[in-house]
Amino acid sequence: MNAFDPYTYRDDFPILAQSVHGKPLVYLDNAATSQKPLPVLNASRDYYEKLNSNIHRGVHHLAQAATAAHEAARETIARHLNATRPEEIIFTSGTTDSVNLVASSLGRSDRFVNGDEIIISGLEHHSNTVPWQMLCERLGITLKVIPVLDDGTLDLDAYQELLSDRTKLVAVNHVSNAFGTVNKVVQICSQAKKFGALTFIDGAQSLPHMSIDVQDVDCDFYAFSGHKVYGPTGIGILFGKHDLLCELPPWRGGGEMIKEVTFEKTTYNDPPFKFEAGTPNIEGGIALAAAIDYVNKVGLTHIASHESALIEKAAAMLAGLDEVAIYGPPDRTGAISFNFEGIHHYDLGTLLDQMGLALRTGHHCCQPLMARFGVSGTLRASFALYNTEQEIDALEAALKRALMMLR
Ligand code: 7TS
Repeated sequence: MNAFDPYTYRDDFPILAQSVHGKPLVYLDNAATSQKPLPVLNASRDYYEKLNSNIHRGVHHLAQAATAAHEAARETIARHLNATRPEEIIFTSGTTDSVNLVASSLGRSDRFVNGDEIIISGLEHHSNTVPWQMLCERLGITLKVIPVLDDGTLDLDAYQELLSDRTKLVAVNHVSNAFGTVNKVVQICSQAKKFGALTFIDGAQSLPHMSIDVQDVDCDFYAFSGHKVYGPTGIGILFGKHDLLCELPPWRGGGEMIKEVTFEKTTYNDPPFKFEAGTPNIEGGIALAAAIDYVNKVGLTHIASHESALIEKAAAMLAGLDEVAIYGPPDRTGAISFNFEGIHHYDLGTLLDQMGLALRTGHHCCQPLMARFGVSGTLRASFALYNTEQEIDALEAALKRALMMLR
């Protein structure tokens, strides 16, 4: 295959050593959440053992040490995304929270008037759909959707047609969690800009698999979740261009986001603090930075080529099975989705679980996409740096056995 050896890293992930239903665990549900390596687990533990204190509000030693670690984590993430400054990085609780932050803040701004439009795509997760739909309902503006072609890619000719002076925002994912489709975000953003529209990229499924340069993408916002990139749950990131973050109103009120409070009037802090009301997930931010350091140490280029070799092997294996439907384009990233004629994805997923394999079944929080392909759901295998060729062989053997039982 290639020089990268996943076995070098598997011992870093203690959870992988366990058995499930008496069989070795084969974890292929990484698009839902990835497992955590020791440096991340240690960073969480170290924080509570050595640093725990509230940040930005104490003169004492621990408060200052915790603040320094929290802000160093922000710098690590800013560097990783190639943001122009750490103030462009807002800590949120995850991608969903990041989308809601932007939708809510934009909703309070004066950027929308009657007749305006927001464009999303037919490949979106519900978390990059519903907040925009709620905003449209609240403001009386219109949601437009870029259609999905039969190969699971976006119809970019149709996108060009949808764009107009009424378009105020385009929000799409970088990589589809359901099909692994990689969207042409550079092109999508540059076309949107020609009409003066803002751009929001949901990077929940791209961050674990490729290096991201927000200046190259040239989007206004980029969001991701810590837990899908080997970090903890409950922490996520919103990158926003600094000028825009200065201009936009806050979405939640509370401590930290203020400059001065009187009962008559409150003035707001500068970004990023304006958008970070209350005590944040301090340990989560620090452990997320440890996860980013880990990924960079292993090397995203190695991770990407290893995972794409695994996906190609999985695709070839699946194509060799009878009456299979495989969704999405061949150059998919992170995940592969499939169904077998006459067999419910849930039944197959349940049998695979009995054999120790963890795959996701269902609509993957993409009901409109499932409707577009006329299915209630799919079976999805999704990959991380620690998955192996042997695990694809195990998937093949398990699928053959399960299909025999179900047919
Ligand atoms: N956007 C995409 C593209 C996603 O894949 C997900 C989660 C989200 C947003 C929401 O992320 P959260 O961390 O805020 O929940 N996707 C999945 C999945 O595919 N299976 O479980 C969660």
